Amino acid sequence: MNAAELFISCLENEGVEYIFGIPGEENLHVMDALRDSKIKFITVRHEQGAAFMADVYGRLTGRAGVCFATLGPGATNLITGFADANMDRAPIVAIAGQGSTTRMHKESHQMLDLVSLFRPISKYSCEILQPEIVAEVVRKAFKDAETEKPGGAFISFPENIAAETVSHDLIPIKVQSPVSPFPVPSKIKQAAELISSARYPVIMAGNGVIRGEAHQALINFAEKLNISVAHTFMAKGCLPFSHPLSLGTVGLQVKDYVSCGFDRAEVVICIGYDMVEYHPRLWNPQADKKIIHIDLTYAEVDSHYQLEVGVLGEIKQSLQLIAEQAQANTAIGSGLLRELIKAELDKYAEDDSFPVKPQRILHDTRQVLADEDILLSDVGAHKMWIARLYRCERPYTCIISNGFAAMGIALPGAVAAKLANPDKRVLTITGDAGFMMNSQEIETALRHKLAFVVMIWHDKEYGLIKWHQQRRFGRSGDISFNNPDFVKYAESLGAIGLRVESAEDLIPTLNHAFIEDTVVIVDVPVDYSENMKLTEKLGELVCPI
Ligand SMILES: Cc1ncc(C[n+]2csc(CCOP(=O)(O)OP(=O)(O)O)c2C)c(N)n1
Repeated sequence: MNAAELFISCLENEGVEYIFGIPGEENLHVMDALRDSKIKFITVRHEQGAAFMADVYGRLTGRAGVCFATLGPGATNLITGFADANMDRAPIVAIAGQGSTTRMHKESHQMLDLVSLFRPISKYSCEILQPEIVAEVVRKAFKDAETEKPGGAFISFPENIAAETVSHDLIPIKVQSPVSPFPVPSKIKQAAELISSARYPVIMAGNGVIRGEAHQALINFAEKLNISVAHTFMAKGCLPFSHPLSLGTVGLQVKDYVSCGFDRAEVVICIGYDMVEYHPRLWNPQADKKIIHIDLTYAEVDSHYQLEVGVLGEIKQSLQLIAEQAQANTAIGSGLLRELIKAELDKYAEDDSFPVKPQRILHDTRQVLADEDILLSDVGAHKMWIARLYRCERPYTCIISNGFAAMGIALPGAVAAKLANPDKRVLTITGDAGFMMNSQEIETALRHKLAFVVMIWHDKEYGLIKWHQQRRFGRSGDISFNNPDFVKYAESLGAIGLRVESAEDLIPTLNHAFIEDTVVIVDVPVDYSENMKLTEKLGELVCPI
């Protein structure tokens, strides 16, 4: 057995199903060892696509997605998708080939210090310099990547080490799931007392709730104590939108109906909340709110996030224990805020103007997708609309990158979503710019016979940047570009391309797209004049009492 074969048996031991990547000269031994493995290699068209696939696989399964590249340029191409997973707390393991250890001490073809390159964007970054450490490095990489808060682990595997013969008694290390700490009773009591005495508490749920499988515990907690729940973009689905206590999504970075709930609240119960998504300065500008932090990990230090109580431990357990001790709150009225949000959602349902308004697109999309189907958003103005207006009923059904927020995630993400959930329908919504960043992965999807729909919001501009330019400076520039004919582009790759020509076209076109058993691109001209109208409307917003 050589070290590469041992390495692959360690990946099998971790339950790896797929490796997304592009091989190179320096990882020939690893690729050869894969020939005898049940792990499936998904050959992609750009390493960034591989990293985004691993990122989304990690988000949806809780197990590290694995991406793979050669040394130098292959490894640097992984960086954006890998950093995205790391900051969005998705478990990911990246593996790169490396030149031989006999040429590491000098300038050498394609050689970069990859361990240093990945260190600032990972939880663990390591080079396998001895065949004897293969099993330890792999176990540590997966353990670090998958343990709260999850993130990235990077392994550099020099080609000469991979080829070395190893002794047969070297075997993978047993995988043990981590045991979450039990919350401290005095903290539970303190949190319960604060909630019981609060005049107007509100819950801010973050994506830690979904990762911790604590969504049902959150619903029980909110219902028992009668407290309204707002959640961040990445926590969509932690409480069904249709739930009477749901306030919807916060995080637009400006005042919104939901933020009215925060204006009023004097106690904010942050559950699995992650400030990389939505800075506390935005909902606690005076730093005067009493904060209860409920999470598996310590709170980040921030002058606008000073804790009254920190409850550390398994989220499900903490919620259950606090709910047992706290008194139900009777003073809250979230009904009015909910009605405002719902009224806005419904107002555009019949709007038949063209190009199609974002509100109408999302209304119609929700009619077509079932509750369990998966929507992946790319990054741009469309993401803001999806976060605000897409009614999400279940966890893991609306995937948004909102920590690192890298454009280009959603199309490769659909490849991973479909591999992880072959029985669910998968829709990607992307801007035209984000689409073009990784559209080559349509070929990867077709080669692997995956079927999903990609909806492009077509405006020939970097829409979100134009929106910010207009908002900040009242004018915009250098944000326009031309696009290919997306229908022909899809066809040239062997996919199906459809174009929406009127607002009424949208539902039938989407229904048609989902019947096809292949990749379907749906080109939707979007009316982004709504962006500034929303800004103006929210700018004038006076919170209802
Ligand atoms: C990789 C990357 N580059 C740049 C940005 C900054 N950025 C955020 S949104 C955006 C515009 C996106 O345009 P498009 O994909 O067309 O979507 P739209 O905003 O029009 O909906 C840009 C440039 C980013 N987040 N990620």
